[in-house]
Amino acid sequence: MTSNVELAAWVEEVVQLTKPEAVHWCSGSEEENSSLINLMENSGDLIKLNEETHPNCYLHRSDPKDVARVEHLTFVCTKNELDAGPNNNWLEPSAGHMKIDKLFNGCMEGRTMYVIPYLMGPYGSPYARAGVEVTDSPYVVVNMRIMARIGLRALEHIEKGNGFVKGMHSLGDLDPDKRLIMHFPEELSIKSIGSGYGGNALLGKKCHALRIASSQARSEGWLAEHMLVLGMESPTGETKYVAAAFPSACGKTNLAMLVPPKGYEGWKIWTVGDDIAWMHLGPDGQLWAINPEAGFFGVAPGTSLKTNPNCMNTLGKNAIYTNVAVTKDMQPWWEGIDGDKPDSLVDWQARPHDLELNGPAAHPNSRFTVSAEQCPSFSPKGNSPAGVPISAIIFGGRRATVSPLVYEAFDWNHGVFTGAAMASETTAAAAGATGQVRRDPMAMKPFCGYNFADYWQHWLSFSQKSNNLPKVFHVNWFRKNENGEFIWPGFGENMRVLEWILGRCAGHSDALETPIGFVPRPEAINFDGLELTRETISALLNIDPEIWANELCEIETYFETYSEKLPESLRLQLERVKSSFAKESVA
Ligand code: GTP
Ligand code: SPV
Ligand code: MN
Repeated sequence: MTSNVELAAWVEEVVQLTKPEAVHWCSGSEEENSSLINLMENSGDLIKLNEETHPNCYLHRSDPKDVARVEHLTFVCTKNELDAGPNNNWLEPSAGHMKIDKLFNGCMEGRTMYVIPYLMGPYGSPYARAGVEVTDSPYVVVNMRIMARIGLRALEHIEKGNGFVKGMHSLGDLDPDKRLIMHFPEELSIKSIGSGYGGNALLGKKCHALRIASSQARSEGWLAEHMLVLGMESPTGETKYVAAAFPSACGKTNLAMLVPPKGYEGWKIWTVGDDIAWMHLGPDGQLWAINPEAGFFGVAPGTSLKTNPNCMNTLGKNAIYTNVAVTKDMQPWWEGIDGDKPDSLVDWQARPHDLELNGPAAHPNSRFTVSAEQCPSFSPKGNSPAGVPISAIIFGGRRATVSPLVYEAFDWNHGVFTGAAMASETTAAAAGATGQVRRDPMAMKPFCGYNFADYWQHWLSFSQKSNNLPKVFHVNWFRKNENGEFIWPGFGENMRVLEWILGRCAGHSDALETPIGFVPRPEAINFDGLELTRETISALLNIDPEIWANELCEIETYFETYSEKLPESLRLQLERVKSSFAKESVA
């Protein structure tokens, strides 16, 4: 099946352990895809949606206890515990293998094992990396076919002698008590069992492109980040690229596909990626980003023609929907979609929808899987082997209070501090309580494959390697008033903030120096046509010293969990922010 001895031997090893009835090497072809879809239609794993309104679209209902990433069951297994860090669950590698192999033993009996060679990154890119996922889930195969470049070309890449990440996946019996997602960065391997959902099961995505890749990136001098990448074309035809890290379900897909609002005629946003960026220093000292993925695994609820028309126009065909509701005539439906709520809806668990009894019709973490190339705003540089040069890095979180709409870090090291100090309210993208503020440095809390202290040091090291790095910003689209309502309209209107950011990069937007960074003067952002009151604008840009005193205490307490490994530079940044608040209060 392959001329690569290492790959053949590994697949044989997995066969011995999991004992599948058959082994299928995926070519990635159209015919193969159709036959898998057929198989799943027959088994009930996929349900055909309305061909007229949604050609070639399918619904998948996952096990109701398997609807999101499971961070408490996700491990990073390194020889030395300190290498995984307090930000990860840890097991020593041989203990990890032993624990998970027990579950893999015989788990594919009576099933077909699919071998999926895949490439993360554009064909021909020096930055693209290969992997092979073996899985007993045909749903994983058809989703990986959209999300990554799978099949023969990826196999060829491996057979040319390029290394690959080994990913072993099985649905097991979907028992949450027998679910584990393990990473072995020192062996470039992943083992995942007991879940068929998203980031737990599509191993090219979070497991490979973030947890394993971040660890490789550290040793090789690049960055693997939970970031969207977009291009902003101005009316003069010049395009500048920005990368933005927001935690899960905090607005990456939406920002990546932004449609400029009224007043921004002639501007155009180009989508390079919506979730992951791999960034390398170019000879020019700029960071160049590629999107390792080929598709979007996006949050359905809240997506509409009003909030994200590009997305709606992407996902109407050739899409797989997971855990959404359906209308009587088999159209996908979710909370926040356009139009009135239909009278009769079947919810994500195939029950007649009853809000009071069973909650929302679509699961809050219901998703669509769709090819990036179908996106009307897909960047002409989206498949560029060299990637795109990044002018600004934007960090952001979901904070009802504390963080202003936007601010700019003083310099690279202060930007690293700003990213490291990030916090956000938890969302339905991971199992567990939602709406709780937690520290989520660089939006990488669930995804950094090594000790955050080393990760921050790695980020800091770039200031020694280049004097042409992007400027760093922080945004917050989610400020709320005392009634719990968002005070910023968000979505397309975020363009106004992007415009200020671009202006800062070009050296002309106006800003006020504050202890936390440069904050726009109210006149420096174009609020025309938004009908925001003066109070709202000032609330959006306000930095409350009392609230920040508390925030800085929390940052300090968090940093202390990294004890002596915390980079000195971050400690100094924290002290500087604190003392500059203190000076202000005296003045
Ligand atoms: P992951 O795929 O989990 O990494 O999420 P993401 O960061 O791509 O988030 P996404 O863009 O899918 O948005 C998540 C939710 O936040 C959706 O319900 C959106 O409608 C909502 N959202 C996105 N942008 C904004 C915004 O600017 N304002 C408000 N209020 N909500 C937003
Ligand atoms: C996220 O949770 O950040 C996602 C979805 O993008 S998943 O693929 O499940 O990780
Ligand atoms: Mn994500």
